[in-house]
Amino acid sequence: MNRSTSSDLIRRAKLSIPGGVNSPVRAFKGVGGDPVFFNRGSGPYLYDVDDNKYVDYVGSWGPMILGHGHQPTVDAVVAQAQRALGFGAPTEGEITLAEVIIERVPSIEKVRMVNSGTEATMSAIRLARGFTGRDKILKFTGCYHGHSDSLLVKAGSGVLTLGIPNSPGVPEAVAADTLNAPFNDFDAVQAIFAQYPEQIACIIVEPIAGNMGCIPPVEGFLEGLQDITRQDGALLIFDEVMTGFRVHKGSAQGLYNIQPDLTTLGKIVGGGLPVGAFGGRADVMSHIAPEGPVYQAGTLSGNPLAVSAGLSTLNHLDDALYARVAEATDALVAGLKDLATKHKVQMATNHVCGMFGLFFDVEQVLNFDHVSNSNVDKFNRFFHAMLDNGVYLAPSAFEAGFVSGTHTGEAIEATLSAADRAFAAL
Ligand code: KE4
Repeated sequence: MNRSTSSDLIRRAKLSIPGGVNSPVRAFKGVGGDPVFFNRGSGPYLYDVDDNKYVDYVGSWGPMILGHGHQPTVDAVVAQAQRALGFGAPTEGEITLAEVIIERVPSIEKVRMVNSGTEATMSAIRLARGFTGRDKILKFTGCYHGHSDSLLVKAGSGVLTLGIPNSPGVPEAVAADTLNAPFNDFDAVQAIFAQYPEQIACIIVEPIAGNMGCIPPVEGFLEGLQDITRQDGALLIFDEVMTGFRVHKGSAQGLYNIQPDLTTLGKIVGGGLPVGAFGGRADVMSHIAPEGPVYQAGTLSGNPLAVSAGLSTLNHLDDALYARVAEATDALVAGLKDLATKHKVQMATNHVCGMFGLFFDVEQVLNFDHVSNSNVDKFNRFFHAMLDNGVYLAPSAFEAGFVSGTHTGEAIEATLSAADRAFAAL
C-alpha cells in the first residue's frame, strides 16, 4: 500500500511539532513505522492523504460512535458556525446539553462543561479534594485519566505506550499523594483504605479500563468501590470520558447500575469536537465556583460549536444505534477469535458494546500485569498487517478499539478478510 505522502508529511511535521504530532499515541512509536495522515472520513471508513481506504477502529479515540461525516451533526455545526463561533458568554445550547446529560445519567444532578477529558478529571479531583478536605487520591495502575500531574502516575494509554509510567516534570510531592492499586483487585483497595483511613479524597476509576486495551470490571469490583468510599467518606469518581454514552445509553454506570458521586465525560459528549464535562451530586457540585469556593474555569468551555456537535450526537443515540453497535462488536470479536483459532494464534479478547481489546499469547486479561505479559511485538506485526490490508486499528497494544453504528456487514466482512491474511502472516 503506497503511503508515501504520509511519510513525507511526518518528516515535515517533525520540523515544527514535537515528534510531528499533537498527541503522542498518534506517532506510531508503540507499533513502529510512520503514522498515517488522514484527510476525510465517511461512516466506518477513513481515507488517507494517498487516498487509501481503511475500516476505522479508532474513531477519533471514541467520539465517532455515529460514524464519520454524520450529516445531521455536520449540518448542526455548520448552522452554528454561520451564527457565531463563540461568545465567552452563556448560551441556551449549554443548558440543553446539561439537561440531556442529567436526564441520561441519573447520578449526575449538576454538570460543568470543559474542553477535554484531562480538564474534566483534573477538575473533578480538585473538587473531591476541596469537598473532603483530604489530599490523597487512589487510581488504578494502567488506567489513564488525562495528563494532569496527579494522574500521570502509573498511567495507561500513551504514557504506557511510551513506557513512561511516571512522567518527568511531575513533582515527587504531587506524586506522593497519588496511590495506585491493581485494576480489579478489591483486596488491594481495602488494604490501602486500612492504611490511610479517612485520608483519601476519592477513588478515580475507568469503570471499564480502556487505556490498557479493554478490560471490563470483574463481578463485585465496582460495587466494592462504591461501598468502601461511602464507608470512609471518600468520593467515587467514574471516569467515563471513554465509556460515557458508548457502552450503554446510560454509560458504564447504567450498564453496571452503580451510582458514583462524580462522573467525568468527554469524546462522544462533544461529537468529535473539544468537549469534556464533570458532574454528579448537587451537594458536591455546589462547591464549584462561582457557586462555591473550588475554582475551575475555561475560556472555551461550553463553546457553542462544540456544544452543537455534542447535542446532535447525543440526540441520535437511540436503542437501535446501541443494538447496531453491540451487534457489530460481537460479530467482529467472534470473527477475529475464529480466525485466530484457524491460524493457531493464541489471542485473548475482551469486549463490551462498542469497545474491544486484542492481546496475543495470553489466556486472559484482567489487569495491567496481564497486559504487560502479552506479546506486544506480535500485536505490532498484526497491526501493520491489518493496516496494509485496509484496516486501521489503534496504533498501540495499550489502547482499545472502537466500533460505530456504521460498522455494518460490509465493513466487518472487509475487516475479517484482512484479518485472515494478517493472521496468516504472523
Ligand atoms: P483528553 O484530555 O485526551 O480529551 O482525555 C483524557 C482521558 C481521560 N480519561 C479517559 C478514560 C481517557 O481515555 C482519556 C483519553 N483517552 C486517550 C485514548 N486512550 C486519548 C488519545 C490521546 O491521548 O491522543
